[in-house]
Amino acid sequence: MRVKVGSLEVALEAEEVKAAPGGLYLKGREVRVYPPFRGEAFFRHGWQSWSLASWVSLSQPPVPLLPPERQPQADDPFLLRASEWWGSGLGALRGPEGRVLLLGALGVGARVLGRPDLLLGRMEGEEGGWFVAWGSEEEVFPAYARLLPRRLLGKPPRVWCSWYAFYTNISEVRLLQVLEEVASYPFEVFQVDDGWQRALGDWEANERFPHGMAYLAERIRAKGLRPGLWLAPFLVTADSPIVHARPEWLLRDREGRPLPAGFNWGKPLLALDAGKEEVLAWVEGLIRKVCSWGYDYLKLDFLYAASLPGAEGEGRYRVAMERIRQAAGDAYLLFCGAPVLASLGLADGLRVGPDVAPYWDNEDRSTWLGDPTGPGLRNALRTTLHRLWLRENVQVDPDVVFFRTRFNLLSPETMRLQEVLARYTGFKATSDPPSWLLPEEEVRLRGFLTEEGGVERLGPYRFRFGEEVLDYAPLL
Ligand code: 9PG
Repeated sequence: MRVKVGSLEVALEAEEVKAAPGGLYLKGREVRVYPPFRGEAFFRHGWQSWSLASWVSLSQPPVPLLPPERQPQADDPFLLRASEWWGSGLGALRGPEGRVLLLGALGVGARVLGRPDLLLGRMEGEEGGWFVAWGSEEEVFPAYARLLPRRLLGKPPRVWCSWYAFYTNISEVRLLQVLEEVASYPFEVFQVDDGWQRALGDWEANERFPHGMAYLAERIRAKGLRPGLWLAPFLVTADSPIVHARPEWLLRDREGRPLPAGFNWGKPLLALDAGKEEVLAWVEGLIRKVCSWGYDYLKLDFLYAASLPGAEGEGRYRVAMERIRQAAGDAYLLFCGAPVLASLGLADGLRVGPDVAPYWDNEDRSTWLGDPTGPGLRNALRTTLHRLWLRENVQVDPDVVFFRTRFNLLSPETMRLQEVLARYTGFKATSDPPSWLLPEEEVRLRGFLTEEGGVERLGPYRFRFGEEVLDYAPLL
């Protein structure tokens, strides 16, 4: 049938079409929209926090992401294996005068294929509901976001996070020292990242935390800060004690082989099967335990593991995360490495890009291995910039800002790009220990934490902060 989407006449195939605010609703497990123009650029939306979200050229096919062992932690594996451009949940084509034709799913488990003359939406499992819109980028993405689940309670937090200074080399002694240093700064959360646990799946304090995690939480609270803790609740490795005790809890393929979940910390990763009641009860117990230790800000990481093999697992993922949401009560939940659209309405904060790093880009990984998801400021900025329209649904975490010049290869200009983006989303975090900062860097960190707002978006890639105009386009 031929219909008008705003001022654009398109041909489409769907079971049902009706009016929606700012566009049309479509119904169908598979829907097709044929634009009257040839789209050269496709908005490719990656599956989880770290996956690439960006405009891509349809004249060049996607390149394979290497090594294959990393694919499950980089994106929906289906998207990485496809020879054409697919996106997760939504897709868009750029038409004349920079206007955009967007097709977005209104449920979980969806993928969208982009060709110059077609947007094809397909939903795994669910009865399909879709939104289609035509207009400027500034109109169609927020119009879509307004139809998705939302959870926005209070203001985004100001966080000191241990990861980007010490990585896994943390200890009680080291963190208590930093706690003294940050106490005079207006942080709200002191977040202990990866490195405190005995092993994946063994969420007890290791020998570097001799007084246990409840003790550390108490010391954090005594400084007037909220204790925060990192967990990867569904992630395990073959040598995790929980896997020895409960091999039947592993997520497996149809042939019964454990499903690969990526490669990190020098080991192949595996996942617990979030579709099993015993696993959910165990994860609930874990969440209750860390809350009872005094942590009420949880960074829940590698969450894609609960949804593998990809979009097909999103229904299961949502049920599992609802259980965690219940078990966590009022605790702030920051989702990371998380299927993006399936997390809306449950997460308080959501990482919407890859990790930053104290360098711009790891070219070995981004160029030669075709992997845009690795740590690095360029990768982080690019994907985050293409997901800012989620601000209406969740507190958007662009990852930490660097103020230090110590142990840092970033230029002041690129550090500024990250600072202004964090000021724009309001989610303010750093890993810099104040003792690493020069006096002028301390002043900038204080200003960052105390000043609110002040950033105006001039266009998709241009922002104004005071007298400064920042242009992010050269990094794309
Ligand atoms: C702790 C870290 C930090 C960080 C998280 C997450 O693609 N990768 O190889 C990859 C590895 C680690 C990673 C992200 C991507 O980092 O985003 O903030 O908590 O875990 O291990």
